[in-house]
Amino acid sequence: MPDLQRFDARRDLDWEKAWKAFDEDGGLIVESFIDPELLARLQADFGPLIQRHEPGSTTEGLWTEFHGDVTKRITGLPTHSQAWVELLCDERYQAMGDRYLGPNEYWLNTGQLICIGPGETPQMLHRDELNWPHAMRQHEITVTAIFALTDFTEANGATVIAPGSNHWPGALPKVPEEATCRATMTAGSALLYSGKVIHGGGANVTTDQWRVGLHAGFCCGWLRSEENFQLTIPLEVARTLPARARLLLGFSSYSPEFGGRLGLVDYDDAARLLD
Ligand SMILES: O=C(O)CCC(=O)C(=O)O
Repeated sequence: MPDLQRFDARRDLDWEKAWKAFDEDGGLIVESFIDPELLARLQADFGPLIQRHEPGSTTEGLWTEFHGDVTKRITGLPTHSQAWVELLCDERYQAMGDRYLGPNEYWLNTGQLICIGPGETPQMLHRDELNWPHAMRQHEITVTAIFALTDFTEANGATVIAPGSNHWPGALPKVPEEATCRATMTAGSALLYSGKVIHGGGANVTTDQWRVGLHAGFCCGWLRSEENFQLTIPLEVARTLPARARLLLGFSSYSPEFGGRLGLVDYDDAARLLD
């Protein structure tokens, strides 16, 4: 059975080895990525929000199936949690974006809670980069973290992933079950993975457990992001955010290393509107 390589943030984590695993397998697990105090604050901030939210998709067709009937998906998270803004600005998390997309060349694609409930069926397997089929190329255009806010187990819906599928040709090749493994991990750990690796949410066969993940990916700054942050986060909240978070959420303008400037207001940095 294939498996993902595991690293532990509490020990001396050799990030070069971690990125080698990322390149080989398309993903890796960092145990205890989030320190316990921050994890407790994330859980406290999001608990009531999750309670209030109904499972299922508000969209139609294929998306209903993709989103899951017994899954709660919640966006606009900076409005609800200062702790999430702190995690968003974590240098180790940004290092993944810097390395694969280029320093200051990316923004957040989405930051959403994915809560897989009892009885949920497996999500269809996919590659995240298929959001932008015309932009797919040899290099990464999107990289993602799923932060576990509860334990992820085989029974409650730990992500299904096919290690090495980041190297498989074709847009979305068929995946034999024996080529997959489950990203089981304890609360506070993170699955870091490539936009090219084939994966999906797992089935939840428990009768009473919700698997809560914070799914937060970066994409190249020149790509349209999955979540429309300017509409999910009110301006008065954006004004309170640190500069780095504003940039990652599209409330400041973006200047790629080689090229022009994007997201301008009156040909100037949009950040001025918030000052
Ligand atoms: O929740 C998960 O484990 C994966 C979800 C996912 O890949 C997605 O919804 O795009």
